[in-house]
Amino acid sequence: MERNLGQTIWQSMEQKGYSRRDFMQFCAAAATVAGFGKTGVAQVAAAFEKREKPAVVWLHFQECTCCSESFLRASHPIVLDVLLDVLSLNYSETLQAAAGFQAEKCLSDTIRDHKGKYIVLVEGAVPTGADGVYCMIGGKTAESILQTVAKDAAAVVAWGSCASNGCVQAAKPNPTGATPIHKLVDKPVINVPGCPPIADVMMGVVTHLLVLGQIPALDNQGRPKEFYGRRVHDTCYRRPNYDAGLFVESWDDENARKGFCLYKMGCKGPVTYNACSVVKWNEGTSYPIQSGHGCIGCSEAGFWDNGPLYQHLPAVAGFGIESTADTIGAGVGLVTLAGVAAHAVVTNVRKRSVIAEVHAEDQKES
Ligand code: FSX
Ligand code: SF4
Ligand code: F3S
Repeated sequence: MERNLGQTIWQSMEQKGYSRRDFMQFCAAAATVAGFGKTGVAQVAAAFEKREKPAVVWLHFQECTCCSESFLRASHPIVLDVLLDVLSLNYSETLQAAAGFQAEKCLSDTIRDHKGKYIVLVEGAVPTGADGVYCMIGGKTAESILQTVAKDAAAVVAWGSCASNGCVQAAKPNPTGATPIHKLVDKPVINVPGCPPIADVMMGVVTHLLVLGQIPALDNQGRPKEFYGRRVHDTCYRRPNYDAGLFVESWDDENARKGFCLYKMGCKGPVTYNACSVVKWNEGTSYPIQSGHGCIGCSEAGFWDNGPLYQHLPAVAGFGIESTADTIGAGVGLVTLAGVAAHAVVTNVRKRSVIAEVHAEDQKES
């Protein structure tokens, strides 16, 4: 599995047959996904010309493997191709060709030979109940594997809501004692939640680590602020309907056909921090709300236990568009919001009538 370690990222691309032009395109795409913008291209190129390919260990515990699936469907094929190569994926139960003792040797060799330099990407929660018997690989518990691998890692990334906060297997009554990895390792963990996380966000986080060689700025839930600094609601294209008090009242009503706001159908966008409404999914094609379903808050801790998915949020008072997870606090969610006094959803009568007219016009034309 180990591929030409010691090479820089550019050298590795060149050896693979990529041209200098491809390299610069890759750097531009990488700068975009990492949020560095156009001015960051030179910075990315400089880093990839000098920086050695880091060794990476990708662990799988209690999960559905959709985080890997998501990553492999990133919207920049060249970025994905290069990153998979750049990452020098020394150990990945899903992608590696090696099996059995050979696979285990890849893992122990990486830990020994790249002490303090390798990156650990973890998918899945760790079951700590019943001495860890619910998830064992090669006769070792998930917890012992995590502890061993994380100990000498340069950075630890928790992919998805399972690794970041336990997700569905940690939902009450959490029979296996599913535990997020940041509770088990004694070093900072970059949480990249979402069930699964957005491919371009995953690539952005990896690119950030590769280019800057440091952990990105995190919010108080350990999520990179760059991607989790805003609520889905803040940039939702249905937001004008919310502000105007125009809501879908049932899944098959006329308002649903018109694309009104899904707040009353249980949309958790107002309390969910993720980049879905900006980055979107499948090469920027769509996201849950655009497909007609409310956000279920899949990037928030404990979202399975945060009340019924189709029951609308209690009042969302005082959240301005400028709010961030930090200013609101870690506990935001249904539980916190339940205590907030009833708040009438902003009903701007003028806006409402203007939007209703636009919808009526649209209907006439169609
Ligand atoms: Fe979890 Fe990854 Fe949900 Fe799946 O594997 S975040 S179950 S969609 O994707 O860990
Ligand atoms: Fe969009 Fe949901 Fe907010 Fe409505 S409540 S604007 S559908 S995020
Ligand atoms: Fe998840 Fe909501 Fe995005 S359900 S995928 S955070 S729109």
